[in-house]
Amino acid sequence: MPNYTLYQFPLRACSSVAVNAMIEVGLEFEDRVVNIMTGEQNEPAYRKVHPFGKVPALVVDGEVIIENVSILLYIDSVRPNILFPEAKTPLERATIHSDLVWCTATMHTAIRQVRMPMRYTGGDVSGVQEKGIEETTHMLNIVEERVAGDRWWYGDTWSIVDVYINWCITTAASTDLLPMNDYPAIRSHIRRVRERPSFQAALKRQMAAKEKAGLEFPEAMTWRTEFD
Ligand SMILES: N[C@@H](CCC(=O)N[C@@H](CS)C(=O)NCC(=O)O)C(=O)O
Repeated sequence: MPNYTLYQFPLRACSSVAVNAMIEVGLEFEDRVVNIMTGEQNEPAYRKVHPFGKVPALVVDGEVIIENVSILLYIDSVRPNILFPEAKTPLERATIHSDLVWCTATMHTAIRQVRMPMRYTGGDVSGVQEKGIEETTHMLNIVEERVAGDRWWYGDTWSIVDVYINWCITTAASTDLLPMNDYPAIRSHIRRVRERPSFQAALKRQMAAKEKAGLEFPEAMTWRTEFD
């Protein structure tokens, strides 16, 4: 088995999806915390790993994979048919890829506008945040309908797409700017995603990584992770 090192910011960043995926399929890896609160992602040492200064990055025997989606697809090619339902046709495979790209390119971007509007403007953040809320609300409505009746994103089968969506939604909801009470199916989905043993193990592992790195989250990073 190759040697894996996963660069991540525990508990609060989208790298938690990659942590969950590695644990779900049973790949051993070393944790490396990058403190994105203090700007470590922009230091030359980390820019050598990830030229754009983001987490996650997965190093495989010295070779780097960046971008969450590429990391998840890599994990799926090493341990197939665990993170996603088996794709039996090129079209089914394309649908899974498109769902993943939707999470990273559309959902993550919109929730970033809600949570970190200052990253999009040097001026008044309210317009950016308003647009982010509008876009996120549209996505919440889509997800609410899709997971109603205790469905997973792919029906009867859990997938890492559920975890990715859960991360996006809990991140956006942590601002208290979204009326989460209006989304009972999503609240139930969040609970179901969190119950999975790999999610719990990923949580524990990230808590340990946070402690070992001596990270303290500021007040603004105290999240509501439960909605009932
Ligand atoms: N498209 C990238 C986005 C990664 C990303 O934005 N990561 C955030 C944490 S959720 C980060 O590293 N932020 C640090 C920064 O932007 O300075 C991916 O999916 O891997």
